[in-house]
This record gives sequence, C-alpha cells and structure tokens, in this order.
Amino acid sequence: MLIRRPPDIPTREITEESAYFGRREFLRAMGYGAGVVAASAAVPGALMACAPGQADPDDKLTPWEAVTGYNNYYEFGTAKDDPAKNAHTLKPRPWKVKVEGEVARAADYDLDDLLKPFTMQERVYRHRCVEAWSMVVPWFGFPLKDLIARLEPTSKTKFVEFTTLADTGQMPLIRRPILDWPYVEALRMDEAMHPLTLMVTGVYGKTLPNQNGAPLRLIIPWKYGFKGGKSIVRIRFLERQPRNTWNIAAPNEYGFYANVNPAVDHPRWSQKRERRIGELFRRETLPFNGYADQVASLYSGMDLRANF
Ligand SMILES: Nc1nc2c(c(=O)[nH]1)N[C@H]1C(S)=C(S)[C@@H](COP(=O)(O)O)O[C@H]1N2
Ligand SMILES: [Mo]
Repeated sequence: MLIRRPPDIPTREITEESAYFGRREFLRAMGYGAGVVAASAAVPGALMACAPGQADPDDKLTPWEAVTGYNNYYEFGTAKDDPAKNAHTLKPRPWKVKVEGEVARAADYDLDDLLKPFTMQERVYRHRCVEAWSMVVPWFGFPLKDLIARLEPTSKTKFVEFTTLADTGQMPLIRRPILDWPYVEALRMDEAMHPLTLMVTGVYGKTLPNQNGAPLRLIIPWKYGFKGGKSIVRIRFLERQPRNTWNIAAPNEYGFYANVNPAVDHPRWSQKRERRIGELFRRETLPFNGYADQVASLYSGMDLRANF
C-alpha cells in the first residue's frame, strides 16, 4: 500500500491554522479521530503514499498515548511519565523567541509573528533516543532551513544554537540541578539547512502537547533525540561550535554530533539495537536512523568514532 517517494516531498501541505488549532473538521478530513491512529487504517491511502522519512513500509505510527505519555523532558522530571503529569504548568502562549548573533534579522520575535510565513507539513519520522528506544511519529512543522533563510545569517555563521526555556515559575523542578539549565543544543549549519531538519509545532494533527516541547521544538531524525531541544526561546548564530548540555553533563557519553550509529556504543550500553515502543522484540538500529542515503554525505571524511 505504501509507495516510496523521495522523503523531502511533503506528505501534504496544510494551513498553519489547521495545524495550530486542530479544528475538528480538519482532523476529520485528515482521518484523525480520538488520537490513536494506525497508519494504514485511519489515513487515506492517497495521503499516506508519500510519507516523508518513512523509508520502511513496516514502520507503523507509534500510538498517541505513547508519543505524548512516554517522554524525556527533564525540566519536568526524569521519569518517562513525569512530563505528561507535570508539564501543564508550561504556558506556550504568549511566547517570545530571541534571535541573536551572526544574523541580519536579530530581534525578539513573538512566536506567532515568526511562524506566520510558514505552511505546516506532516512528516512521519523515526524518533530514536540514545537510551535505545524508538518511535515513529507524525510531526507537524516546517523545515528549519526556511526559517534560517528568512533570518539571514551572515557569512561568518558556522553553527546555530537553540536554547530552551528555563523558568522556575513554569518549571519548579529545575531548582534541582539535574542538568545545567537552560538546556542548550546546536547544529552545524549544513545540518541545520538539511531539508529533513524540522521545526515542530504539532503532532498527530494537533498542537504540540507541553510534554513534547510546546510551542516550538526541533527534530533532527538522523540524530539521537537529545539534539531536539524542546520549548525553544533563543536561536543564536555562531562562528564557533558551542557546547551542548549533554556534552557538558557527560562528555565521554554524549558528543556534539549524536548521529544515530549502531557501530559506536554508548559507554554504558550498546547502540546496536533498539526497542520500538509497543513492540516485543528489539530491532536492529540503522545507521543514521535509516536516513543514511540522505545525510551520510554531510559527514564524508569524518571519523564518526571520534565525532560521536
Ligand atoms: N528542553 C529539553 N529538551 C529535550 C529534552 C529535555 O530533557 N529538555 N530531552 C531530549 C531527549 S533526551 C529526547 S529523547 C527528546 C524526547 O522527545 P519526546 O519526549 O517528544 O519523544 O527530547 C529532547 N529534548
Ligand atoms: Mo533521548
């Protein structure tokens, strides 16, 4: 039933409003009902035909309950069900995003103004945590490269850094020094400009739940999940490679690149296999999370053991 197509062709373009406010008629038209959707059952075949990034026809969407109930968002607790329980204190509107550094259009933007030019697309991506679990998630968002193009970075820019919210009012648990808050992640410019790299504002046709990083988070499908910062408040364009939170916390365990690589083990466990949430048996992990044909060239000539 699934026909393979190049992954950078959007499944479908939907209006910003629809992605944002999840109007009932929109959801019905898209075939989304109560939230749990089986890829083949609920979505009309014509729409599923070119799901971007869904390289393996066996990939089935991970149910809504798991995508929104089994999370990593340490600002709201370290147990997988903590974010769903605790993130109701996050207020995703109004929301400001500060754009800084080597960029012509540096400013404090209201998020809704920043998002206005973009059409939200659905991208079905494999989502792989460094802890060796994975999911298949229908994100809604737009390519980061389109936002970067509008912000006009200078020719000096080599890296783009994302800082996420650290507000004790909305996140009482960050009083505990579990990580060096705020959570910071960054990408090399060519990684940031890759068409698979997505700014995400929704999931399953609905506004992004707080526990998934509302109102704006990043998804880089060929990297371990920790590169995808949640609830982004600052985008900074830099000449030099910045340090990232997990690298600061445990430099021998987490590098800058964090490309999914079954050949390089985490010091405390293997990365060869993964447990797809909802499945009984572990499966082999694919290099670059299955996106090697599209992204491996970004790293040609690099030692991926040294640059983990
Ligand atoms: N601000 C922030 N962003 C974060 C994290 C976090 O703890 N804080 N966890 C990361 C990790 S380790 C993963 S695997 C993904 C999980 O995203 P999900 O809960 O939407 O599946 O978010 C990433 N982004
Ligand atoms: Mo993760």
